[in-house]
Amino acid sequence: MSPNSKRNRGEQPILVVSNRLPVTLQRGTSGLERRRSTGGLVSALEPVLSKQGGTWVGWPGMKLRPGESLSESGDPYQMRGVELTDTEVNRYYHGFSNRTLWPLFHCFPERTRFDRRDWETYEEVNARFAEITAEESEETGLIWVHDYQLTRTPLHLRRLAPQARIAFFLHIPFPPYDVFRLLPWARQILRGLLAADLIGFHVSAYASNFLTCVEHILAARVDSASGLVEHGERTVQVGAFPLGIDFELYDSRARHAGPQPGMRDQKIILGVDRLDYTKGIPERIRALERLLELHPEHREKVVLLQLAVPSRGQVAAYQELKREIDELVGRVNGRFATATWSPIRYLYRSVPPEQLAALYRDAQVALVTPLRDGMNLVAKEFAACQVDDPGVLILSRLAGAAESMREALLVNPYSLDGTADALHRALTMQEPERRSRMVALRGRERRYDLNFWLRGFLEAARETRPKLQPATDADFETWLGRFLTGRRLALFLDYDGTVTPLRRHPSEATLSTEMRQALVACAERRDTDVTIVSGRSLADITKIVGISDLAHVGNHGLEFEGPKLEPFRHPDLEHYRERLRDLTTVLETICIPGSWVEEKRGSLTFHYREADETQYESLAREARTLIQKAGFQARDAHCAVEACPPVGWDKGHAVLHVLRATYGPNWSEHVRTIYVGDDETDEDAFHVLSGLGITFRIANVDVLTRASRQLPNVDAVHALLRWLARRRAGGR
Ligand code: ADQ
Repeated sequence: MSPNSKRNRGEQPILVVSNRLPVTLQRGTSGLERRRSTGGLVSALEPVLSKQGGTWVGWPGMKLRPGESLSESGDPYQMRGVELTDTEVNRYYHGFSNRTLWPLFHCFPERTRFDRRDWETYEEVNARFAEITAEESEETGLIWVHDYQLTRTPLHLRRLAPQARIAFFLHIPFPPYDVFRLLPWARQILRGLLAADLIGFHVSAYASNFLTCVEHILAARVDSASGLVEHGERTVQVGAFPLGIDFELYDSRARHAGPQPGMRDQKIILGVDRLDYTKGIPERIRALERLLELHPEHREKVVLLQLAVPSRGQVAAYQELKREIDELVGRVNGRFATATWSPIRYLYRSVPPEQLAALYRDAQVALVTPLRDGMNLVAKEFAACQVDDPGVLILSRLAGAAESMREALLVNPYSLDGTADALHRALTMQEPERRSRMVALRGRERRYDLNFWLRGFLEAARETRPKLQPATDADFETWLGRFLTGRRLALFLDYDGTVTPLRRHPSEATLSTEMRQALVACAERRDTDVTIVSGRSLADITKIVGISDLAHVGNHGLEFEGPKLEPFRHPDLEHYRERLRDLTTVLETICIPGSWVEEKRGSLTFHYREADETQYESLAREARTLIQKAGFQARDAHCAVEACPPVGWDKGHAVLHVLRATYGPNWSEHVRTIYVGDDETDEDAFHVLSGLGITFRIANVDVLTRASRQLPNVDAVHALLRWLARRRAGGR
């Protein structure tokens, strides 16, 4: 059977990317053996791909030998492996994924390890996942990236396939701002995710945490009500998509599974988990102990059947947990067991789906008490399997599932007495109440099942993207209103790319009438001083702006003049002017059609904007080499390389000099500063002004900036200037 042949009509194949493939490989005596991987993500997605077809990209868990294949004939979808070295498995998977992101995202900062080398490997592996995915992707298809191991993959994919539709789903919680900001790579993780078009979480609380982090850490514009984020000129949709299960499958398994041998005379309290410290297994055992202390009538009448699938055995915290559980089980059993009864049966293994369904069906109580859980599918699977005499679900309030499964007995898993009370209530609950609760739980899970989740997510992923409305006066008021109240304003603006769009040739970059009016209106205010800060020569920038009353800084800060300023020329400027002539001659030797040298009497720019795009990289490389060889500093700009004299003087120094010269050394006490720029050279000014003023980076794509906020384009700068021109009067 060819891959995808089982696909339902009208359903498009999906490209799923996740850390693990749905099968785990092992090399046995009869060759390569495939076992279904256990865990929530596989439980959720395997049925989807089986039905719809497509490709699954992931790590097979081992290295394949030549001639060995991941797929078998008859597979309903294709699999593409991403191979990892032992070091990568250690640092990317056991390290950054499971020792850093997993504990931090589950709000266990004390268990979190921050290691730069783990981060670097995580970044490399995420980039590799993106490369392999890009090879598999079709132009129009959707790429669906999953979970915390791959938060940087959307960004690498976006670079390789700028037009691709990328969606991301996080299966674990997204932590509150106060926890997330502990991560030294918090900005990188957010930027990685924001390269997707749609980011989905299990519940609205996680989506809201994410939006708060984006707003505070990236200073991006966020519309929380509609879940939109402005990221460069793209708008990213963020939302809650609560995962459901294949209800009918579990229901039918439970109806068809045979009876369970043994334990007829005892009520079963069932726990089913991966062995993980987030699942609250020790707390659960202690709660059972408390029940037996408080309510001796349950002794010899109940059994806690705890199933735990081995998980992440290489991580020390998991080894310790295993020891702790072994000891606890021994202690509690030792304390209460009789000749014919032990209160806890503990199975450290995975059980086949049919047996699991029968256990769910026959249990009187499911005790699902994670300390924190993205969703928790066990609670849902239990409800789906309750086809006979209804049992009771006890569910932790700290699981995402608790947001909707409100008919469960909700508990705080840290409260042993609370959980023991809930257990007693569940064990003594009469049939009418049990049935009422279970009917409601089952009805909801049947309606909001896996298919519902899938349809909702895929529809959202394929929809035409809503766009966040351009920034309004209300936005500027929020960001700047209080900052400016009663103060004088020193406003610094870069020119090209900030107050005028970048043009093919610098001579074409003239000010629009509206922008000119807005600038003039700002400059005419008695409480505002405007300075244009440019990489162009002072003569050029003064002429092209042509508005009196403005100050101008040219040559990235090496020269400036203005109404309230002593004209300034950097003392080394003359010396470097001489040497620039030679550099110009050298650079002209590498010019091809569409590239040229602009000499700016102090610095120069090698432009290649109009050259053939395939030549961009080599032109930039050669120019950088020649510039450095001539003893100048080379800096990348938009389709250009700048050569600046290595005099330790940049836009940041110039801005500080202008502020001190105009308002005195204590300028920060009576003047507010705003700086707006789009260029790498503006980052020097953002750096100097950090904490001293508010800075804006104009970026139509995602950039790593030191600015306090980002604005998407020149239109947004125009809106800002208009607001600044009209704002309430400040100090003199
Ligand atoms: P997990 O942390 O793996 O998933 P969970 O949602 O409970 O947690 O899923 C576990 C899955 O493994 C269930 O389908 C369960 O049936 C199965 N399983 C557990 N123990 C088993 C055993 N002994 N034998 C057989 N099967 C067993 C992550 C997040 C969750 C989120 C899911 C899906 O941590 O919060 O619900 O992804 O998004």
